[in-house]
Amino acid sequence: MPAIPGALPFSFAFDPASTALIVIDMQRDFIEPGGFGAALGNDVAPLQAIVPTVARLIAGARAAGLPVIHTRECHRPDLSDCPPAKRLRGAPALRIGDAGPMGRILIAGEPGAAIVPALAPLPDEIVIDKPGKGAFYATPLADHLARLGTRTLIFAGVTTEVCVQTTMREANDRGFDCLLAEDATESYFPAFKAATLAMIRAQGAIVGWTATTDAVLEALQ
Ligand code: C5J
Repeated sequence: MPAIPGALPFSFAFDPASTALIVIDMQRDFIEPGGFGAALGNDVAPLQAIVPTVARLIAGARAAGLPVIHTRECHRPDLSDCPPAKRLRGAPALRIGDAGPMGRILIAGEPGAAIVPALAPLPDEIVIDKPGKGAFYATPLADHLARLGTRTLIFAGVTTEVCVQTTMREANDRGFDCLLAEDATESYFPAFKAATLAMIRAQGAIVGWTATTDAVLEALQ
C-alpha cells in the first residue's frame, strides 16, 4: 500500500484504488480580480499563485487513475438556494447575484463561477455545484463517492479555512481519511491557512493529514 512517510502528523497510508482527489472552488470568482473574493476586499494574487501546483496535482492524480472531483461554490440564477443571511451579510463591493465584470457574482453558468481554464475539468470528471461552504451539504457528493467506492480523499483548492476545511470536516465525520496538499491550497489570510493546517493535524490527525504536493505525487507514482 503506498504511503506518504513525511505526511503530518504521521505517515499516511492509502489505497489508490479507493482514493479520489477533490479540488475545491478553483473558480474565477475567487482567484481573478473582479470576482467575489476581490469584492470582499481580498488580494487574489496568493490564490492565483497556487494554480500551477494544483494543475500538477490534478495531472498526477489523473495519471494514477484517481477520480478527480471539482467543486464550485455557486447559486441558482433565482437565488432560491442562497440564504438571505449569506447574501446580505457585511458590506461587500458586490453581493452574490450582483452583476460584476465576470457576470453575476457566484451564479451558476456565469463566467466568474467557472473553474479557471488552467484547471478545467475533463468532460468525464464530476463537477459539484454547491450552495454552501461544505461540498457535502445539499449536493450529490456523498452518493458519487459511495458509487466510486472511495474511502480516502486528497484535498486541494481554496480557501483553506473556509470551503476546504469545512468540506474536510464534513468528510472526516462521514468516515473518510482525508489529506490536504499543503501547497495546493491557499487563503487570503496567511495566518488562517497556517492555523487550519495546524488544526487539521492536531490531536493525532483529528481532522486528517497534510503533505506537500511533491510527496503526494511521489506516492502516486
Ligand atoms: C469562500 C470558499 N471563502 N470557496 N469560499 O467564501 O472558500
